[in-house]
Formats: sequence, structure tokens, C-alpha cells
Amino acid sequence: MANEYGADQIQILEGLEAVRKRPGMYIGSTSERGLHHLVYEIVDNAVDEALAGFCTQIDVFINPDNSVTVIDNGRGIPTGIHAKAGIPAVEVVFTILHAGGKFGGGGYKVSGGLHGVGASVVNALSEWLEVEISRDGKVYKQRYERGKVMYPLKAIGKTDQTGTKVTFKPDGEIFDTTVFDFDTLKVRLRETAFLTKALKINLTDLRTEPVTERTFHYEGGIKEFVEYINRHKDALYDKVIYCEGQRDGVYVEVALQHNSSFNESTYSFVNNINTPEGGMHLTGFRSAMTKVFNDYARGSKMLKDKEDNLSGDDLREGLTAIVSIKIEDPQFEGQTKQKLGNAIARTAVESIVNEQMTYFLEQNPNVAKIIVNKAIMAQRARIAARKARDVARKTNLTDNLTLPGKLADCSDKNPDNCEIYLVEGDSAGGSAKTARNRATQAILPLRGKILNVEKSRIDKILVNEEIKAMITAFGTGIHDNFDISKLRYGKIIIMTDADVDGAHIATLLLTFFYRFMPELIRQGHVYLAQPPLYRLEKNKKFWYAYSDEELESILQEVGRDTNNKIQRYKGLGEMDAEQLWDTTMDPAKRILLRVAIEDENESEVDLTFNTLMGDKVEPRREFIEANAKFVKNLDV
Ligand code: TSJ
Repeated sequence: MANEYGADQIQILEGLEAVRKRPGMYIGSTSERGLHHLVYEIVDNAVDEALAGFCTQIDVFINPDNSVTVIDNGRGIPTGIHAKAGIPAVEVVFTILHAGGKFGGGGYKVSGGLHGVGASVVNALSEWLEVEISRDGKVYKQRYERGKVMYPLKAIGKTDQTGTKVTFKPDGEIFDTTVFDFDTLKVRLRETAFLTKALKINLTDLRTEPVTERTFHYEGGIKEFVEYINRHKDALYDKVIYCEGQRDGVYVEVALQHNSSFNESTYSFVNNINTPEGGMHLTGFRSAMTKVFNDYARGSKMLKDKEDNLSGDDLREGLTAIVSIKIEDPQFEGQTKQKLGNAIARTAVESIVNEQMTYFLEQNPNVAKIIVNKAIMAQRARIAARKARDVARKTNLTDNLTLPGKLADCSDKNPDNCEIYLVEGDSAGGSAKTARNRATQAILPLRGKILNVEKSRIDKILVNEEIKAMITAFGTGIHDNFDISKLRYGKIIIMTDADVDGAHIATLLLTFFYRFMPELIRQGHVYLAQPPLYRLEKNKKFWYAYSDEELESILQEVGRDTNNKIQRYKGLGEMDAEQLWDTTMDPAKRILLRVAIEDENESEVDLTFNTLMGDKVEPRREFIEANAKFVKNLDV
């Protein structure tokens, strides 16, 4: 037995060594994202205990040394000797790869699901990790360093409580950064709290003075999640529609509410894990929605016999919905293994939503009418848009031969060499045309405010002159017809004034790209030009500063005196062509910011867009300020 134990032990260490050799295989990356993954992994184990019905509170602390502590009030990880491994179960959890959730059995598990790699992976990637378990009247403790056991599990005291406490310090040898971001953890823990009704999660940052604390506790669960997503929008009715039930071992929850916007924000989850690619649960939800509302519309004669059915898209216009299911053995399929494959999930969601939503509409005819009316409006717009598109096609909207009149195109036809500047205003557009390198740089001046595509229906959007000009110039088409291989410019560069209006225009353009041709952003084709804020002239020499700090440091260098002439640029229009070239357009000297979508799998992306572009005035200001977050800094 002693020998066997030794053999196991060696195998165990090899297992964790593999994790340290190829961390990316287990946690995706060693970037900031991978670092935060460690916390989710540990928290998810505690959430499993909550889902099993034994834990009501989880406390997360970011400690001053950037270690993290997670505490739950569950039963405590079992400490008895694991029959197969011959060591305490808790040691199995932390030292054997993929041991997470293998004992105890049954129930739905967050950990060990899509991303769940187990506590042992966190242990392997931590400089040190300590676990304390309160159970059976005692407190047990064990410490590991880079995955290696420092001493056998020992009792260190008495207690009348139960629970688990884990503290770990991510290994600086493994991660690019070991500094935790409070907001990143906040967003994820809030989401977890929404998805786990009645579970209370506290997050405390002990690095700040005073400490920063947030509590997430939602008795209403995903109902409150929907209210939260709609918080800056105009909901079309007060109640959030909610369906809940269990069928064939699948626990189903759906919450939804329409708002006055035109976009759908549906998020689906399996065992608390976001499934951005959807799958069977989402399919079931969509078929049920379409059927229930068409039945209602026909039954109430809101839709005449000879009229077409409302399409799923019509019914989902302005819809905010959460579909959350719990299933014992989720199967993920598709290229990225992210689509839920269990067909039983489709039938379960479909039947529960069918039954409960039908009942809800009967009980709440006013709400039913609002939704059906909205969908009928959407249906009309869809038909109008189809006509607009047909007209557009006939007038060669996407034909290269009829490029927009105000586009000054470049002569090189190889997209890899080419870039297009979208320039705010005709006067700056004129300077840019003079300044540019005609071979590779095209200029498209944009006049006035750009249409906010969050606030307009497709039929109106497609007849807008600026939008049409961009679609034609890019060459890719939009939505389902989008084809990146037809892109005529490798770089699409937004050049606006360095002021609030400029930021707003940039935002509107990004929103248009995000909604109509998101691949442009995903594949890194969209950039923001960075015009200077100041020009400093002294004794016939001059400098440009792109920020207040830079101006300050230049002044320090050249000395402050009366010979200094400082010009503050209020807009691109104040620069002549040569200055514009030198500061903003010359590929050898300019700074471009490449636009990236922050963590697209998180509902927060849409929140950023919707929050900031929605109907209510107040939040929009935030957007302009929050813009930098959406934009990743990258020198090109
Ligand atoms: F695994 C871990 F280290 F990541 C971790 C696990 C971290 C934290 C903060 C908590 C936990 C955890 C595990 N909390 N509660 C549990 N529960 C169990 O492991 C457990 C307890 C009792 C029984 C039983 O059948 O009696 C079964 C299990 C799985």
C-alpha cells in the first residue's frame, strides 16, 4: 500500500507538471484573461455546492499581495481517505488532474463543464495555494507550492461551522500579469449571482484604502438579470416574463422583456456557463417563442388569415432574454465545442416555454398585444427593407463600378496595401485628400452626424447616404451577405476631431460596423487615427503633443519661456494638409489604435453598446468616456 501510494504520488506530480508546461491548453492563455480564469474556476466549485443546495454565500477577497481568497459556507470538501487514491479526498481535488467533481456524484456542475478544468489546474499554476476546510467539528489545512504538497492534511483547530476556504497566489513565472482587475471579477461574479438565484456573493478588494466592496444577491435571479440589461432602455411593459420548470432531468429557466430598441440581446447559459454559440436550448426557446406568439396573434385576430406568419426575427426585435438551463451531462459540439448538443434540452425548453408563455399571454393580454404589435411593425419594416435592398441592388449598391462620388479612391488595387480614411467633415476631408498618398490611401469624407443604427430600423438605415457610401466603398456587403474576401481596404481608419463630438461620431461608426459587419472589427481591420492635441513652436522648430502629459514633458525638455507658441487644435480642420500628413496620416510616424471588442463572450459587450447607444439620454455621456475601454491600445 505504501508503495502504491508513492507510485500514485509520482504520477500526480507528472500530471500537474504537464499543466505548468502547457498552461494555455488548460486555461486558454496566460494573459490577464487566463489569470482571471483561475478565480472563476475556484468560485465555480463553490457555486456547485450552492447548486447542490448546501451553500448560500461565497466571499471573494483580492488580497494586498494579489493572492485571492474564496470562502463558502457549504459542507466543506470531504477530508476522508479517497478509496482509489488512498489520500484525503481534498488532496485528490488539488493534485490530480481532472479530478474535480469526480466524487460525490450527481447534481448539476458548473465546474467540469465547458471551461471547468478543476482546482488542480489552479493549484499547478499557483506559486502557493492553501485550503482550509471546516467540517466534522474541525478545521483542516493543507498547503501546496507550484502544485506540490507541503505537508499532509492536518487538523489545526476546532469549529462548529462548515465550509471551504481557498487562498492562492498565481505564479508570476506562468502569467504575463498577476495583478487582478476588480471590474473584471465584478462583472463575472455579478453574472454568476444573477444565474444562481438567492446565492449571495461578496467581492472585496483589500488592495485599496479604504477597501472596495460589492455584494451581489438577486432573489429574482435571471428575472433581475433581464431588468439589469434593460436598465437604461425603455421597457415596453413592466413585468419580466418568466418561465421555470423541469422536464426529463433538465431544469429550465427563461426570462424576457422587450424594449423599444431594434436589437435582440439573448444570452444563453448551460450550468451557469455562457454559451455564445447557443445550441439546443436556444433552438427550443426560439421555436417556442415563434409558435406561441403566432398562435396568439392568429387567435386574437391581430394577424389576419391571409397575412404571413410573424418571423422569429420579428418577434425578437427589441427582445432581451436569458435562457438558462441545468443539465447533468452537457455535450458541447461544433467546431469550437461551444454549442449545446443535447437534443433533450431543446424539447424541454420548447415544451416548458410553450406551456407557460401561452398561459402568461392569456393572463396578460395587454402585454401580449404590445409584443405582437411590435412584431407586426417589425414585419412591415422587414418587407420594406427587402424592397429597399432590391432597389439598392438594382442601383448597384455593392458594385465596385459605382463608387460613391465623394470617395477619393486610391490607385493601388491590392487591399493589403490600401487603407480608407473616414474623415469627419468636408474641410478636413479636403485637407486629407491633398495630404494623402494617392496610391494607397483613399479618403471618404462624412458629413454631419452619422445615423445611430441602434435607433433606426433597417429600411431607414439602408437609404442613408453616409451608410450607403461606406457599404459601397468597403465592398464587403452586410449581415448574411458579408464577404471579407471582397474587402477593398486592409485598414479602415476613423479620423475624427479629438473632442467629444469626434468621439461620438467614432462611436456611431463603430456601432454601425459592430451591427452590420462585425467581422471587420473581429479581424482587426478597424482603426482610430490619433490627431495631435497641441503644436508647440519655438525658434522655428516645432513639436506635436498627443496628450496633456506629452505636452508637459516636451515643455520640460525645451524649457518654458515666452518664445513658446502653443496651439491647441480644436479640430482636424485647423491643420493644413502637410500638418495632417505629418501628425496623423504618414504611416511611418502616425499612431493608430486598433479597435477590438472586449471579451465578446460576455454579455457586457452588448451592455456597452446598448447602454451607451440606447434611447435614454443620460447613459450616453458615459459611453463617450467609456470608449477607450472598448478600444484596445496598439501601436501600428
Ligand atoms: F475545489 C475547490 F478547491 F476549487 C473548491 C471547492 C473551492 C472552494 C472555494 C469551495 C469548494 C467546495 C467544494 N465547496 N464545497 C464543496 N463541496 C464538496 O466538495 C462536497 C462536499 C460534500 C460532499 C458529500 O457528498 O458529502 C460532496 C462534495 C463534492
